[in-house]
Amino acid sequence: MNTKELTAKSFELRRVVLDMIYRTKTGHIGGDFSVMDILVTLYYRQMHVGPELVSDPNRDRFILSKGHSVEALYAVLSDRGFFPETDLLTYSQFGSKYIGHPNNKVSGIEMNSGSLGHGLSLSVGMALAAKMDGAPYRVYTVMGDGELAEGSVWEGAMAAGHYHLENLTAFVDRNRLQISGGTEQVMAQDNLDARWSAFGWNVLHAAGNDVAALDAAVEQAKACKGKPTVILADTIKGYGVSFIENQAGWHHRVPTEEEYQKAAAELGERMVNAQ
Ligand SMILES: Cc1ncc(C[n+]2csc(CCOP(=O)(O)OP(=O)(O)O)c2C)c(N)n1
Ligand SMILES: [Mg+2]
Repeated sequence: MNTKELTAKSFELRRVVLDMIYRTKTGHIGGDFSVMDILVTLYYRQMHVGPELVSDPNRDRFILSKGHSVEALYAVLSDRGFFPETDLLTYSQFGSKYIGHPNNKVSGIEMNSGSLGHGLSLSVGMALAAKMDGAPYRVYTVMGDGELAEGSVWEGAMAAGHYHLENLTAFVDRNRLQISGGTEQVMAQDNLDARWSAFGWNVLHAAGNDVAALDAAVEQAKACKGKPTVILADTIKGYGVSFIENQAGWHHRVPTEEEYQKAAAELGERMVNAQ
């Protein structure tokens, strides 16, 4: 897929997310829309993954550490053929495995997540295992910027630097909002370059809702030797729908019918304009 097609895909899949959340009246729409371009870049361009590879020991590993954005991941996995699209109709229904946070009963999901702060350490373990085994796979994870307030993130960062895990790439979805307001008010994060560098990481910046910029950053990460890479991805929470963008309240809000119609129309327009 070229850049235009990937961008269009990101809006198409945001629409899938919107429908899931509107239908069931639950979900984390702001974080889903924020992270979608990172997921699309990884799953359609960069990662060695696919439904035929779920048991392949050399598949790349992905962990959605900010697990509340699972609706975005479900939309991508379904579109990539990991499970039928009709499974999405069971999202958040009693008895369904498609629950509100990632779990590894779902095809393509490596690890349960949702309790923030654990994905990086698990990714470190997987990347270290690959190095010890001489295996070629790479490990990717996405954290929220609010998530960085969890102390366990920095234990993982320390270990990744110590073990020189060049096969590990972490993204920070830097949308400047968390559940209850701005990250700078709740727990300031503005010296991220210095922090990650101090832990021995290669630090990159990318426009986080731009698939071409994200793709280029991942290429740079792959070329870096002797250090793990963090990509500080400048995103907009709620990206793609004007009235959802940049509003802390849309972390977990469900659209009314009127809002749903408006959001669907905007996403449709963005999709057409991207092509
Ligand atoms: C350990 C833990 N504490 C609290 C929560 C509740 N919680 C869910 S999402 C969230 C905010 C996350 O903000 P951020 O990481 O910035 O995510 P994004 O903005 O991408 O949605 C919080 C506090 C949680 N899931 N896990
Ligand atoms: Mg955030």
